[in-house]
Amino acid sequence: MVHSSMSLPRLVGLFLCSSVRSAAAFASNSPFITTTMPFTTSLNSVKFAKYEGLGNDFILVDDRDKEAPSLTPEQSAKLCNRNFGIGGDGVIFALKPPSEEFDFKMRIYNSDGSEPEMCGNGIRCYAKFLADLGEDASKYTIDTLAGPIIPVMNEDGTVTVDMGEPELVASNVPTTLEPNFEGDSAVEQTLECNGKTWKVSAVSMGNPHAIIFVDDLEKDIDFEVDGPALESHEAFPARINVEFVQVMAPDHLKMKVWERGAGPTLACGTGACALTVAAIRAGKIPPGGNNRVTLPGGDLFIEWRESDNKVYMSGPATFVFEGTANV
Ligand code: ZDP
Repeated sequence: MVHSSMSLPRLVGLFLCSSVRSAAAFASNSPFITTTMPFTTSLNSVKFAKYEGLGNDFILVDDRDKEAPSLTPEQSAKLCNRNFGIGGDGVIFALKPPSEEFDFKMRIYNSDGSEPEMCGNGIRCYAKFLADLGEDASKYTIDTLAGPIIPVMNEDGTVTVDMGEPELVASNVPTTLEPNFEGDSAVEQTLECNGKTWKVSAVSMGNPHAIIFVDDLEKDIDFEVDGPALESHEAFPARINVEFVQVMAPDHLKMKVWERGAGPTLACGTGACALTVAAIRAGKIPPGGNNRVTLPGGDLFIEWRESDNKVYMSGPATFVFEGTANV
């Protein structure tokens, strides 16, 4: 509250020190050093930072003092619009940890406003955002709708993430495809869609993935038609992310992704993890390697580790710009 007795110089002083205080909170090498306004949402505007992981791009909002996102799914979808908004494949919220075992919580809305359980490229961007905000740590334990996820900051600026164990039981992915493989899972199971017969493997990394191996990514699929048809096929009650995959070498896979709730994106981290698991189970590549997955936006390295059955994903995350947007 401002008292009338406060002189103008005192008022200016107050403003300056509050802005210096919030700026000082950021990491010394933070890209936000010039920013004085905190990354929060006010009545009709939101302060945000934009990050990308292999061209999979996200709007990051700092809600570390909140338990739930400060924006609605509708507001988030509008912000993701590349003409009427900021543009992005999703909005990610840094939230208060639900309990002491976690450092923070993450929630994400896809560009259509739907809420997925997890995101691979997004959590690397999230970890970079925390570091840039001054939450200086070599790793973070993040609570997500898919459970605890642990990004580790590497010396070279990339991030390696413990993505947890893959879910292989078909009904848990979820899919109504008949299990045809050990562990009640669906591996290259037949599916009719769009007048074509597909061989589909179903894997969940917290979010659902349908993986389809093809001989030639350019010739064997009509991406813009087959992608959305498979995404919304009745065999996938929660809809599904669709990865079309070509095996390039025993440790190298190439993919195109049609994302649930986002359409064609340049990269999908959970998808890269899911397709690596599917490739090993379908006998396309040997188990145990640190596999290169080439996405339209670049390469990720994925390891399904036999010792703990967990999937580890390594890749970049880059700050692009920051700003304030109307909501
Ligand atoms: O599961 C889904 O609805 C995905 N569209 C979520 C986003 C996934 C993401 N692209 C990733 O990298 O895993 C962020």
